[in-house]
Amino acid sequence: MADTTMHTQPITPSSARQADPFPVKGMDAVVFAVGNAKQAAHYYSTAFGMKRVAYSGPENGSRETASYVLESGGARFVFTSVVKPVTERGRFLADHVAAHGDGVVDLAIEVPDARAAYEYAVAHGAKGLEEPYELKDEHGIVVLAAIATYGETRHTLVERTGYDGPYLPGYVTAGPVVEPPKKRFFQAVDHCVGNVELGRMNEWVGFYNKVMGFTNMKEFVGDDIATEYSALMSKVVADGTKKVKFPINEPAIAKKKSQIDEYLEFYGGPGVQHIALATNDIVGTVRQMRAAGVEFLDVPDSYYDTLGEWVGDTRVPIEELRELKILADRDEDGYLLQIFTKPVQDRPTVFFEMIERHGSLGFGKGNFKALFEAIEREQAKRGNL
Ligand code: TYF
Ligand code: FE
Repeated sequence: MADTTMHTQPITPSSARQADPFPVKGMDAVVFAVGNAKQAAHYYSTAFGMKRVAYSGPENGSRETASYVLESGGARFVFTSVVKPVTERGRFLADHVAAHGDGVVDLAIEVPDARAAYEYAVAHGAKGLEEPYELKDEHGIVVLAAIATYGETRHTLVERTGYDGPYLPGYVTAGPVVEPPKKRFFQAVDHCVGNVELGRMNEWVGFYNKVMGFTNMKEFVGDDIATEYSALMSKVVADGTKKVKFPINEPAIAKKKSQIDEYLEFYGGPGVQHIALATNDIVGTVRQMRAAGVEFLDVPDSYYDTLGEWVGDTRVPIEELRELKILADRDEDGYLLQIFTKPVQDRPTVFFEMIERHGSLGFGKGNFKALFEAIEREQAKRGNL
């Protein structure tokens, strides 16, 4: 019998409930525009343990571009390259690769209602790139819309409720490129970091505050750290559920040329700097990625000589962290283990982070010094310091 008169729990009136102004379900995909998507799909299959699930290209009606969709748990990457530019979209992608090299064109966000999300974003100052539109096939309907963010990067807003195809209408199911590893290397996108021009970090933080209702997380790199050793400033915005986290970096004027300036110079403007991937076995993952030829940043041995004193016990013995050059950090909520690849293309631009969280919601603040010094050693090798 339905009880409509008595409640054992106090009920908050809906008017008093804080409705999320811009609800998100999580990251939908990280979309890369690359010179050779076929080879990128191979690299991310063999070196990142990802599984190809879908394809769109000349063989199935896409004359202009070839796109490979790879997954690892809940993380989805799409690699697109231009076969022959015909439309504005093809020319945009070809120009993007010419200007920026391989890079991220789209941080696509899954939302429950793409029309509402687009309307809210545009009403709060976002530049609309694609008005909401529907794509349909035998698997159902997907609603998409797109807004601009820093540089030439966009956020496609994806509503795929009930859609059961391999990715989007226009894509066909495709098998793995190679037999995927027994245990996946990572299971989700943890955060996506953008580099913006000097003095513009706060503007972009404000953009996410206004346009998506994202709030600032406590972790940031302020003037103090910037002038000491980092040569960058950083703030993090996240949606209400903390599923989507976007740190924003800007260069800072310091003793040495900022790694952010190096990125901006070689990328040709603002863009995505790194994608952090959440793993629950960083040791196994790093061993396999190293075996497959992925290069990680070098951390000096001295880092591990004092690590135990301040980080306390972690799941992984310090000696194993030392062997694999994995960093560790602890805050009031717990600890995390993390490691950074070197740039994954010839330009010193996009790289990846693998992160294993044990309670900590941070970004490795305790490692910033060791990390930034390691990045600067790489910068020096490239002659960009
Ligand atoms: O995402 C973060 O904030 C950390 C630290 O150039 C970091 O991964 C920040 C800036 C940077 C490299 C790593
Ligand atoms: Fe990070």
